[in-house]
Amino acid sequence: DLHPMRALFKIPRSDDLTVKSTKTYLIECLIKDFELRPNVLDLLEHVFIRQITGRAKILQKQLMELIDLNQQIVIAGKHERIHTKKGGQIMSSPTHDEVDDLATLEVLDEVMDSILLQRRYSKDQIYTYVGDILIAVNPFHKMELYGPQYTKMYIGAKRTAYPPHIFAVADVAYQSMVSYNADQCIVISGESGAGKTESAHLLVQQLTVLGKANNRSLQEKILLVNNLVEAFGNACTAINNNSSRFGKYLEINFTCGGTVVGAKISEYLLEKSRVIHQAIGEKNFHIFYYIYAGLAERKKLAHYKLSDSKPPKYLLNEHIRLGPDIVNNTFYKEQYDVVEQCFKVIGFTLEELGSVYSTLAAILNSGDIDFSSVTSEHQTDKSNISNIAVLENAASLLCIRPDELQEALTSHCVVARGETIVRPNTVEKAMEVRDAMGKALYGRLFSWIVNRINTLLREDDNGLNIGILDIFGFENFKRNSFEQLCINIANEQIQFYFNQHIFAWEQDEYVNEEVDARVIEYEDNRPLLDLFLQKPMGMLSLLDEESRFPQATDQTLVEKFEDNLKSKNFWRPKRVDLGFGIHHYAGKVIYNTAGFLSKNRDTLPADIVLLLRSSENSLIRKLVTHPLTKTGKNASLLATNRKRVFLMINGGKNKSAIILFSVELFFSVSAPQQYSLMDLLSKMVAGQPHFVRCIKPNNDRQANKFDREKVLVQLRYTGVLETAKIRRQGYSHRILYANFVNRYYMLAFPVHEEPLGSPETCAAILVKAKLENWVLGKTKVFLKYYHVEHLNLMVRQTTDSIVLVQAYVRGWLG
Ligand code: AD9
Ligand code: MG
Repeated sequence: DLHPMRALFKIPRSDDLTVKSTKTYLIECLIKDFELRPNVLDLLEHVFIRQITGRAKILQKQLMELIDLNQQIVIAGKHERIHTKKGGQIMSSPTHDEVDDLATLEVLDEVMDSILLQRRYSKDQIYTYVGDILIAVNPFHKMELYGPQYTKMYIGAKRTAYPPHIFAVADVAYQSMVSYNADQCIVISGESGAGKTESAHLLVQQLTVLGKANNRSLQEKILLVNNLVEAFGNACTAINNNSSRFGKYLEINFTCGGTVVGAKISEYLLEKSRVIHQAIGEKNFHIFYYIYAGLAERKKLAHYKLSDSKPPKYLLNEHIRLGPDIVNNTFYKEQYDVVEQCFKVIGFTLEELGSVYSTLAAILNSGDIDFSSVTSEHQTDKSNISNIAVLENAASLLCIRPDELQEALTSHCVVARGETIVRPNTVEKAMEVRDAMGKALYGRLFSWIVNRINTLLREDDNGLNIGILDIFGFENFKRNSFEQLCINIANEQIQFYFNQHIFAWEQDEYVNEEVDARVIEYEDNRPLLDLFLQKPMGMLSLLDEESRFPQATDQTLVEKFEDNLKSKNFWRPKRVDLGFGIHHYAGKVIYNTAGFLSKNRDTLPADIVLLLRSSENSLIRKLVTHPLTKTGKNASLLATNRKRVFLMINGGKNKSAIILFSVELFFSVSAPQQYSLMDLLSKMVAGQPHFVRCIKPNNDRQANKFDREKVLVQLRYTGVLETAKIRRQGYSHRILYANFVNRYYMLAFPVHEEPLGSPETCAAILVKAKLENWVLGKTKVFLKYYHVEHLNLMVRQTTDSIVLVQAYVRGWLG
């Protein structure tokens, strides 16, 4: 009877293995780690042999033969890496040339780190560990590192067995999720162009394999989600041709046994202003170029009221004359097919697809509406549409009446003393309304697509999940505006979150648990968070306050900042009128407040909202009817005002990690965003995080070019040296006694015993596992990251072995 064993080892469905009960499997399993051999035998002794007699004796003999064989293979050098037992710890032996974990270096030094990274980089070893954190240096060329053989190699592998790899991070997250029955999150950081989005893709790729998506189509769909949302949310910037212009948190849902069942995506702070304006050398969101070229190829431009000889203005950044190149661009045409395929595979209907294209085409058409100023005797500064045909095109795509669109653009209603009065818009105002409509439609279309994907890929919420956070990276352009400020504040918060996890909470625990450990100094960016987010005198509060004054200007705003922000990280540069400087954790940035107020106000006139609600196209109606989704979660809002929501999340006992994000509020439509953000942040704080730090080796996006100074700066501001120190000296894992015993007792005790969750039991397990340098606190065992890796591997291989032996015997017994 195999049930007791399955229950005993919490073995998930093992049918798969039972069927494949072959000798090869058993051999593979046993040669995985010869150090576990005694343990496998112990378990056989206790569980297996006692329950089955006769045949088992033959089996045992066979096993011994296999183990001998195993030993021969190992001796023959199957394991490339040499394992030394240094003081009982099992560690890789770092020779100077072959250090792949900065935390194992004898001397910790930043310059040494950068030299080492450079040496590795020159050998195409782009990944390096700092303890349990992965550093990924952007190779800027295609690497042969992600094929099926690598996928397989890193599944369930011991960390030191193979070179550092992004797949290993996926594996650790996955194994931790299954082992601890707990959600995980992977936080990817790094400046713009450092490789976050590519890393996120690779993680999803590996996780879907690990999760054995039981139907291929689900796996395919999840992989396509990234492509789809990135077509809408990424764009070419001066730094990165595929720059993320929104923050993305992709959660992959699993059953408790670890099978992929669905996915969910949360977005925040899409840079909508890009729809109407792009900086020098930059482009609009990818999707616009894709559909323009793709529809031209299919001779469908006319259907969407677009002309192939005259590309829409929103696509024609005044600084790059892309004009005729867009329709002929083969890459864009191919991408159009890719996007359409993504939509279809994920499950969007053809009708929905048509509506998405119409909305995009309507935005492009509306951008071409021109206004002229009319001055009459009675009225000055009135505006008129100068190209009615274009307005009619936009109206027809939006399924609204053209005369009403004209009215909504060129006039506005005011209610005074109970009476509604219609006032004309100046040309400037009319253009503002037109652009506001374009931005709002695009932002809402993006949210709708995300929500629709979530509906199509959602499973029940009861399982486990692994989230991957990939936001826009830190940016510093020649000219930096409101968008860069928002992006850099978000990065500041990610850095804060990293610091909390790696340094602050760990060191707090030493004190609480009376464990003696050396304190590591690190650069705390808390003062910067205060500078931005404090109330009522933080920068964002001041900005909101100023946005409420109709007379305020971008000049009065910067003066307000200067008068109120007292911080060494803020200054006013001389000779830059609207400029102010911020010393971010990642470097100094000069911002220009031109446009800050209007971007922050981001208002869409009620006239436009009402008009769009009358659309005959149900998608357009949906976009302006709220809420987009029904979410009933309780967000602990500290305070809200018209535009921002400040969120506070409690992270762990007595420690309130204040992670504040500003969310755009747009009427009440952004309520779902607010909640998704809340979900995201609470998950980040609650789930076990894993960190990937992307490093950009040069500013020219060139392969094989390693600018050591540039890398050194990044190592400094990300605190890599301090991380290496704390990983070497500190205890990154603190586990309650009872939890520890429950999980690992089988490594030292007969499986049918239930030893006490006491410090003594913990010590016995650790001694049996031949580990040293752990510490017992008041209520917890303090472990180093490699201890946990080793213990988990032992458990995994032990249970794997049992499953396989069991399968083997089943085959034997017929
Ligand atoms: V931003 O903050 O969204 O502007 P990311 O996301 O950090 O930025 P991204 O992943 O888009 O950067 O990487 C930039 C470019 O580097 C990619 O378009 C690839 O051309 C290149 N890259 C990054 N990682 C890899 C890799 N592992 N292999 C090959 C890579 N090329
Ligand atoms: Mg990106």
